[in-house]
Amino acid sequence: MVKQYKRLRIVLGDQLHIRHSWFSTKDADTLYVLQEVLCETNYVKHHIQKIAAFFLAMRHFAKTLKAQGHEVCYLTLDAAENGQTFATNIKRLIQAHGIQQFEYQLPDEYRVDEHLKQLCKELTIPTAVVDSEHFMTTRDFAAHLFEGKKRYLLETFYRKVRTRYQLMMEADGVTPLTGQWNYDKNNRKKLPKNVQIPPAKQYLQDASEVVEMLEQMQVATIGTIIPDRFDCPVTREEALDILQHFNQIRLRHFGDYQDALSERHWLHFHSRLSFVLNVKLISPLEVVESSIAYWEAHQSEINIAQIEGFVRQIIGWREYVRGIYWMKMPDYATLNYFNHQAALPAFYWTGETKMRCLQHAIQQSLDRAYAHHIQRLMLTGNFALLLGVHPDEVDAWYLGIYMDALEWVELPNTRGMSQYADGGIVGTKPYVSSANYVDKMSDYCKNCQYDKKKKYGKVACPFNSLYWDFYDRNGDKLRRIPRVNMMLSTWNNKMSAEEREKILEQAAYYKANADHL
Ligand code: FAD
Ligand code: DLZ
Repeated sequence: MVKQYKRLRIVLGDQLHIRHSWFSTKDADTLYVLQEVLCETNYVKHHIQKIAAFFLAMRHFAKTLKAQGHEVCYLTLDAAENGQTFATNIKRLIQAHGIQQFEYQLPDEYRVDEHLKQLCKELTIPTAVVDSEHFMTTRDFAAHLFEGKKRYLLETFYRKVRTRYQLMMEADGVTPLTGQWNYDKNNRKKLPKNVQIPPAKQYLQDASEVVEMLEQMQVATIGTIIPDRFDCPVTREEALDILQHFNQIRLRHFGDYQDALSERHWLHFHSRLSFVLNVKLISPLEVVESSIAYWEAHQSEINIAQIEGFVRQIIGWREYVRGIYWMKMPDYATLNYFNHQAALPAFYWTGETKMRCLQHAIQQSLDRAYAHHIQRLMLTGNFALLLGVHPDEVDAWYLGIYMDALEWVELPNTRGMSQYADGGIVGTKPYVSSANYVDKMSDYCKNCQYDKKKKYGKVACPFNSLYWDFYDRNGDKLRRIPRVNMMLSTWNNKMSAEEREKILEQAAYYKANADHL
């Protein structure tokens, strides 16, 4: 006789939130289900480490729930009874266990939200949806805040959230500590040679079983993994531990070198919290409260610019892009402001390029399923935008390759911030640069086969001619953006016709040979 339950609750792979009110009471009539399904492993080609991290985290979470006395059904990808979509499995479990009510938490991705809404329409039993109790703002917070506004400024959003939660505020409740909201200008330093980068803390896992199962199930993946030495935090204890490591070791220089690029280290002073945050092993509020408390106790060693820069990423950018996502989906996923159509160069999948900066950022992404923000924005993103790659291809790459990639956060960052395909909803200008910026912020150019100073000729850095080509081909669309007018005017009025022609010829050559740069 199959055990009967009254209620079935699905826990999605990015809803591993043990402090959710669902789990505060044990109920023998409630069955929780976690599912490894092909519809999630295959909707985009993921990095093998991303799938391994999700499955290991889900498996640990199921064990924790069981240990706490909850009733749990865990479907592995290779289970004979696995129907390979959330809906198919839910329908089967409802039948098998005589379920009378189905419940889920608000999913973060539009695609999954639609899938579960459709499922509920098809079911004949009552259904209910509850909040995921993770974010600091609701799905529609940004839509309300920006109602009737022409521009959706991060700064407006950030100040609102900081005030609402009284984070780093003066006693009057409305003035930011020290009177200054933002230390952005202090966050743009190049990494000096004499600054030691502390080693990243490792969280070694044995993912052999998962890797073997993915092979058996013929799941196509990107990148590499060392199965028995896979390095990623996948439990709540590890999430809390990496937060402590960040507070104690990396926070002190977080803001200073947030925008720096260097081949000396893969993590610099970044936190590597994005995966554990995005699967909800840890909450944004507990992260910022813990980091602020650490800073308060160590103000003689850590200046305010470091902690403010960090808090802004979490309660500003992270919540803000989610708000924009829910405000603008599903149309947002189809925007292509510049009508870019080029293919993503083959080297994005192999790392085989002579451009030192891209080689390093892509190889690191393939090796670790991680790149920090400026590698994503100003190297791989910048280059794809200069080349005019179709945003669908750029999105698919970002959504697949990074361990932390979930559409609600990936899409506004990639299509919006990095590719300006939304025409300026998220970013105030396209983030493009020539070799000059890369050289200013990094140590790549000195080891590169290309010449950072040259715009044309055999060894000219491709960033240079493609940068001006971007202005040339998009002039009409860029003219209305005050922050880029100066560059447009340099291109049109300060360069000779002969110089412009040589640059455009060089860019045309690079575009035609993009796979072999
Ligand atoms: P840290 O630098 O230590 O920052 C701390 C935390 O702040 C991060 O863990 C993250 O939760 C948050 N954060 C920082 N910047 C952003 C941002 N722009 N948007 C949202 N949250 C932010 N982040 C993802 O979590 N998933 C993605 O799929 C993703 N795709 C991106 C694609 C592009 C093109 C760009 C430019 C950025 C993307 N980001 C994404 C944002 C950012 O790059 C990553 O959050 C960060 O690199 C993760 O590393 P970390 O945890 O060490 O971050
Ligand atoms: C990313 C991912 C992958 C690769 N596999 C699964 C899975 O098999 N089962 C699951 O519940 N979740 C998975 N995830 C995360 C999902 O994409 C995420 O749960 C939804 O997109 C909800 O936002």
